[in-house]
Amino acid sequence: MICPKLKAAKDIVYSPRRLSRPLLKDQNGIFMEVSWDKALDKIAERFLFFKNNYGAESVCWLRGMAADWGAPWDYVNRLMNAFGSPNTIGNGSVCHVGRELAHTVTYGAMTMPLISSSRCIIIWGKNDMDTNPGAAENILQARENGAFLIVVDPVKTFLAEKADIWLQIKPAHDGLLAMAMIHEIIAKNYYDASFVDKWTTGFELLRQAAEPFSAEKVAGRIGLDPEMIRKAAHLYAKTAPACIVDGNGLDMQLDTFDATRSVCILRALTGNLDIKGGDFIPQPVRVRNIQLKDRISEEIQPITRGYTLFNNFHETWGKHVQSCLIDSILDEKPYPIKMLVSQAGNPAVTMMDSNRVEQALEKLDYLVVIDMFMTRTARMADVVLPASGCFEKKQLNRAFIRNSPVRIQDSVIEPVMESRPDWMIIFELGRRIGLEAEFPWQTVEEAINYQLEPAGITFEMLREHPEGIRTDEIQFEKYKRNGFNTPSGKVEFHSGRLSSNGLSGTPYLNGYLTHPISFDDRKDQYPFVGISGARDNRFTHTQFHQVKTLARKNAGCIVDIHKSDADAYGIVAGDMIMIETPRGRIKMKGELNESVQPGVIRIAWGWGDIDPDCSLNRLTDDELRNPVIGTPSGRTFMCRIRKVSDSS
Ligand SMILES: Nc1nc2c(c(=O)[nH]1)N[C@H]1C(S)=C(S)[C@@H](COP(=O)(O)OP(=O)(O)OC[C@H]3O[C@@H](n4cnc5c(=O)[nH]c(N)nc54)[C@H](O)[C@@H]3O)O[C@H]1N2
Ligand SMILES: Nc1nc2c(c(=O)[nH]1)N[C@H]1C(S)=C(S)[C@@H](COP(=O)(O)OP(=O)(O)OC[C@H]3O[C@@H](n4cnc5c(=O)[nH]c(N)nc54)[C@H](O)[C@@H]3O)O[C@H]1N2
Ligand SMILES: [Mo]
Repeated sequence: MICPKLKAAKDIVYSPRRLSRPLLKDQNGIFMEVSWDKALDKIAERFLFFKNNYGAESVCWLRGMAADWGAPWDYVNRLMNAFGSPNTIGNGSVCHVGRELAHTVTYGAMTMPLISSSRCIIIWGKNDMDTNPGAAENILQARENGAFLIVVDPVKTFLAEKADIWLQIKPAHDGLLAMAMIHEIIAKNYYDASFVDKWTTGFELLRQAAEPFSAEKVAGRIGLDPEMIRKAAHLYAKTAPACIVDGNGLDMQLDTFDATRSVCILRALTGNLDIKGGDFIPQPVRVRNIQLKDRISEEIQPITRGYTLFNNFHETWGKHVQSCLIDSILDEKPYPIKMLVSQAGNPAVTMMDSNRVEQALEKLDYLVVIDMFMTRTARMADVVLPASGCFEKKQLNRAFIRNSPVRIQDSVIEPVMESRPDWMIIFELGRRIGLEAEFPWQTVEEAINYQLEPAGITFEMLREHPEGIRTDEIQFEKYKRNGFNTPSGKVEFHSGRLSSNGLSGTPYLNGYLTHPISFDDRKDQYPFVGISGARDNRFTHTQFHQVKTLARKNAGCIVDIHKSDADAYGIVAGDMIMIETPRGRIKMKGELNESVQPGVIRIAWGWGDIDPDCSLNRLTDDELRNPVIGTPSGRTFMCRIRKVSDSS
């Protein structure tokens, strides 16, 4: 399965819209091309200015997904920590890292589903066919080899269609389903009693927590037949080995943390942890931590200070509650951020409640954007630096922080025009703000060799082994020797780390959320559940929509509506539909579709950069957030629809 983006790689890399030179805004707000020296000197001067006048913490670095698994994350943290600001913020509150915390609290690390050798696979909120075709191929292959497939998704995805059991759950209610499965597995004694006995804590509390959530009691609330829930619980618990693939469908939900934790508990309850065909506890490669976290004194709190557990659960994951940045700028709490560097992201479009985000970006004293294209965020900047894309640079693939093997992403061409790789921009900026000692490296190879030294791996070795290098043989049931990497050394159905932070130690022990969906309290005016999706295999978020060969005249910028709802509203395919929430409104073409449930609409994601009228985050809320990981509900919200014009 070749990704269309790869087929269009040449059009992306050599796009006439690529940024070619650094741009600096003049007094009239017009971008002027300048040399790299001039742009970097200006930025360095601003770093020092804000540090001297407001403290280093008034400067923040926000990182988007485009460099996500690349080592520039470590370099930026190093730069900011050595500079004295704890405010390096990623987007993990809405993507992946929040789930990683839920796994880690439960059994010490985020597991990896071993699909190929599994007999029963649950896909929980993941749509690999469009988002990770290689993984979809694995699942199809396992299916051909006889593995059962259960899909939990409110939408009939490609894999849902192929599943033995498709649980078309009401969006944002995954926690209830997982608890109902836990209830059933405990009640029917389907669980792995010897594993639970020896290797878990808090089983009695879990039993109590699950008590109110029998399949009968939960089914109506989540739009499923109780018998289907029982069947799924039986099939999963009684087929060994089994694994669960959890995805971004669980992220961006007010309930992400407890919902993911209850899914994690299912893995442990059924004895599927760290076995072949189950959910593997990774064996990360031990490399040097180059982030220099100890340079930040305890007295300087990060703007994400309300999320201590999330800030500190991993030695190099760092901080991720990006919404705190907006609070800090607009409400000046806990203190104001004055200067922002936005690298490899397009927050004006991709962060929730974009009206508020835009206000915040406007209010900043100084905004630097590092990107390949002139995005909506870049247009608001004081200075824009042209970044080289992934084919034009060498970087260490940071996936090794989760699992071996360690790999490099090698360059295949030189940087296009005057663009520069992110690492070079960071190193040069570091040296200009007085961090010559911390950034002595002239090439990225030197930096990579320094970081990999403890593992005995060098850049040259990695170049000879593009498939990557492992330092340890894969081993199963490692906990039998070392225990789990939790305070008790066991799987924690009840977590003291959570309860001592004032959170529920066992999921839903104190009941279920009153409002799992934003604007849920205004259902009478906003009767539809809006979900954000689908991701289209031609695009990544707001990227590539301007590439003609991919965009095909905005095809795909649509809202999926169930036929029965469309009939009730007099809507036919192709009509222009207004979608509205208390935060804002957008317009998109309607498409009648039976892959969504009645009462649910699915709104195409990622079109906001080329067309603000289609910018989904104009609808989303950023006020209600998950207490543990700070995610707002960007995935699901109540909304209303209205036909604005005919398809003709
Ligand atoms: N083509 C393409 N590929 C991408 C990206 C892209 O933008 N475009 N983005 C990349 C990034 S950063 C990420 S994080 C991944 C994300 O990739 P995935 O993890 O696959 O996530 P999504 O495609 O956002 O959503 C997965 C599924 O969750 C379902 N879902 C929606 N709401 C709920 C719910 O309440 N409960 C459950 N159980 N399911 C729900 C959706 O219907 C969808 O089928 O994709 C990566 N790959
Ligand atoms: N409502 C709603 N909101 C969402 C989502 C959703 O499904 N619904 N998805 C969420 C998720 S999972 C994520 S991960 C975020 C993504 O949020 P962002 O990270 O803001 O998403 P992108 O639009 O992919 O922006 C990446 C930018 O990096 C640039 N870029 C590409 N390669 C490079 C590079 O090598 N170096 C540099 N410096 N720049 C580069 C691209 O041109 C692009 O402008 O959005 C989140 N927001
Ligand atoms: Mo993501």
